[in-house]
Amino acid sequence: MKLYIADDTCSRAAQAIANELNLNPELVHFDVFGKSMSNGASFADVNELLYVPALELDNEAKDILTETVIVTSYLADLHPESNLIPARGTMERVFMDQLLTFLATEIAQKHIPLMRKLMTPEGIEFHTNKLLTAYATLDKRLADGRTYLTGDQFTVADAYVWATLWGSRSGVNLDHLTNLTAYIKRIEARPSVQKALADEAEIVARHNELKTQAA
Ligand SMILES: N[C@@H](CCC(=O)N[C@@H](CS)C(=O)NCC(=O)O)C(=O)O
Repeated sequence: MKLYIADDTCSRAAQAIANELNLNPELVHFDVFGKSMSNGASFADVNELLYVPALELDNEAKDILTETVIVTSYLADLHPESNLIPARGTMERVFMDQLLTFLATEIAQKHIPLMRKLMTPEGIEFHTNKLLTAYATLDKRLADGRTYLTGDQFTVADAYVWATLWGSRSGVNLDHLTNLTAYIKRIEARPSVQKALADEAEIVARHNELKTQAA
């Protein structure tokens, strides 16, 4: 499998889940601003919208999966014994899919226009308030002392929250949400997320070297 990633983006969720499962996909880095790829190919041929993560499968058709929710859920579903996602057809799965959709639409996609400084003052206020309310609901879930969002089991939802912690870039301060900040520290201690950061740093450095050589 080939996993297309970019630095400090939602593709970290896919990396963390792949690492939880010891899958070792080949990583390809996409430079979101410069538009080049670490393997020299064109990312537009992988995903016309130029969004990571994208996962190229090893099947005959070399199918490409996009959308963070789908990529992470697909990987987790490959290994039900990992308990990274509840089984399809259960109410637990419905609640998980609800949470993942919430994270995609109310957190990840609310950060992006703020980070890219694309908004009017009214838009900034609207998105900031939506984000603060969305994160407060996560903080409330964690108030009963559970380790992760749905209980004591790390899941794809936790990987997604960790991968979209962009408050410092979008100007949304979450320090007052103490359950959330303690939870983030627990996620950061996981070897799978530490490996994701190390692998990302390595491929970004390699890609930067290639860009320097080509200049
Ligand atoms: N709908 C996609 C959106 C993914 C997305 O927004 N990816 C960002 C990084 S988190 C990206 O690749 N941006 C590159 C760009 O805008 O050119 C998903 O949920 O996975």
